[in-house]
Amino acid sequence: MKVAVVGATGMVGEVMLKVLTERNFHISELLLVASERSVGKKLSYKDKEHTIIGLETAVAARPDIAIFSAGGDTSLEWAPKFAEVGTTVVDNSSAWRMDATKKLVVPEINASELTATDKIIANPNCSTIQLVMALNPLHKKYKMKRVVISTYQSVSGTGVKAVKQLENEMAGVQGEMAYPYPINRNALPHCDVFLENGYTKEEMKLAREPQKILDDRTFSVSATAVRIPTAGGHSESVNVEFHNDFDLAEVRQLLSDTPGVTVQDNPDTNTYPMPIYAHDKDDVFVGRIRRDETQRNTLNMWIVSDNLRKGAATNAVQIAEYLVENKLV
Ligand code: A2P
Ligand code: 11C
Repeated sequence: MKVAVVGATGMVGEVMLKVLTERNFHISELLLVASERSVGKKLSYKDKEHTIIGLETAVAARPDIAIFSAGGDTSLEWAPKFAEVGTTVVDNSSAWRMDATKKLVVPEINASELTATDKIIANPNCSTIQLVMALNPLHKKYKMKRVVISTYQSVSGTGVKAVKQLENEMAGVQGEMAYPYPINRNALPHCDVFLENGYTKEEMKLAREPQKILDDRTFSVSATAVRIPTAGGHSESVNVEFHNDFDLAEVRQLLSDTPGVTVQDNPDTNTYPMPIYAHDKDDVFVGRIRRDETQRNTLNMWIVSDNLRKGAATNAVQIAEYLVENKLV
């Protein structure tokens, strides 16, 4: 496969290269693509130096697959240009996710929807991916009615500038701000931009993307997204009301049996998911599984995952793997 990584110098791009290496993705030629600012610089992949190229050069090279993580504007402009020359684009931005003509894919859930005619495939938002990984087996069994979620999101979701802001604040150094307020020793109920309805864009991604991935508009999701000073992964407090009653032991079993999900749930030993354990792992970790005692058929749980891996790079590479394995590229 001739593979292009667009946004190779970014936070997600760096993890993409790591994940492609770890999973031994078959690459005959690798094109590392970034903005004009980076063209000519060197990056290494599997101990071999590669020169960063620009988007036009990459399109002219007609890669089989292009994995994009270079922001929505770059995807909107350039994904169609790659598609036109026959490249299949796996796009990690929010640009195409809710486009009715594009698939929004978490491979464990809905990769079977993919066909060879899908030339731009959307990777969901990080906080959505870990949520649906845990909800999917439970929805199939008990049918969800309503989900209420509060997130505790890592600064790495915002990008390099935010990680630097936190590091600077912790070291007592003045520097550029990615957020309107300090993030160290703080919590900002503000992820991505505010919309006219008073929610943030991140909250609306959580409200809409799960319905598309699970192909079911009959349940609703209400979200509050909060940025906290962690770096290893996103955490989520999730309350789910089902149409049907459940058995807690069966819920744990269903989650344990789900590929890509690990249950960490033992109050006796203080065992529960945390970003420091999820960091650098591909699984979605679920714990604090308990019945909501105030409402029928309702469950509380805590979900943690590395937002740069399963939430971004790993999911995108898994989509690319599925395309190759099923001869769709
Ligand atoms: P560059 O490093 O040249 O700016 P992050 O989200 O971590 O900031 O990373 C964004 C990634 O997207 C980087 O690799 C960045 O490249 C790339 N990028 C940003 N804008 C463009 C653009 N207009 N064309 C191509 N790549 C871009
Ligand atoms: C965050 N979820 O943590 C974002 C990062 O729509 O792909 C990814 C933004 C997106 O702020």
